[in-house]
Amino acid sequence: MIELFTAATPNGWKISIALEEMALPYTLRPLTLSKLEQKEEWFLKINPNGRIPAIVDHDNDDFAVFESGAILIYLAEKTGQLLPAEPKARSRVLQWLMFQMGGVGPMMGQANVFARYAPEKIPYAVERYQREVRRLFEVMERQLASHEYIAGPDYSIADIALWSWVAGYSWSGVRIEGLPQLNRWMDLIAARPAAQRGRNIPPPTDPAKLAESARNMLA
Ligand SMILES: N[C@@H](CCC(=O)N[C@@H](CS)C(=O)NCC(=O)O)C(=O)O
Repeated sequence: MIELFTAATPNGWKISIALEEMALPYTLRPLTLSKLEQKEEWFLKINPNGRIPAIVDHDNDDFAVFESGAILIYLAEKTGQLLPAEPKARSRVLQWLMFQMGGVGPMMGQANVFARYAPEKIPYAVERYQREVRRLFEVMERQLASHEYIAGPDYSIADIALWSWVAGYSWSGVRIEGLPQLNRWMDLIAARPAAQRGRNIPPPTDPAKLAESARNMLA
């Protein structure tokens, strides 16, 4: 059985959505980020980076995996789902997964920090990250104009990784007006029962607690 160490955040949702989609049984280990449980010594043995998500696969010698992108690839390879075997199709999925891991995630994360949590408002930083997120959304818009899902005709781990972040656009203060394809794609994934279930695992943290935990981590 897989053990999932997570919290109600976009990087955590990627994995609960994927596990639900793949119908893999798992046990849930929610960590309280505001109590800095993710920095405790026992957890650093599972994820040396001290962040969620991480998994331990008890059916594979208690193998631990950290970094949400690496976890998605591990689960896709374990189940043979949501990542094609054909080399070009597989590469396309991995390209968009890396686009999420290196672009959308970090930029939306910084937009959230400067727009929501920073103790002083720095308009340059807020605008820089929000503008970059909007630019990345426009890249997706162009791709989605000729592809049903982000990496081609089939739903993949790249869609899961991107949707988990992009669906939180309003929390980042980024507008999605004028992006009809992005809106279409968001609705398409939001309609999937596994995405709906996974997005609520663990149950949502109230926004005040989320802000408090972000401030603790930034302190
Ligand atoms: N690149 C990492 C990022 C993980 C990450 O930033 N997780 C956040 C929650 S979304 C976290 O654990 N924050 C707590 C902290 O920084 O202490 C991944 O994709 O897994």
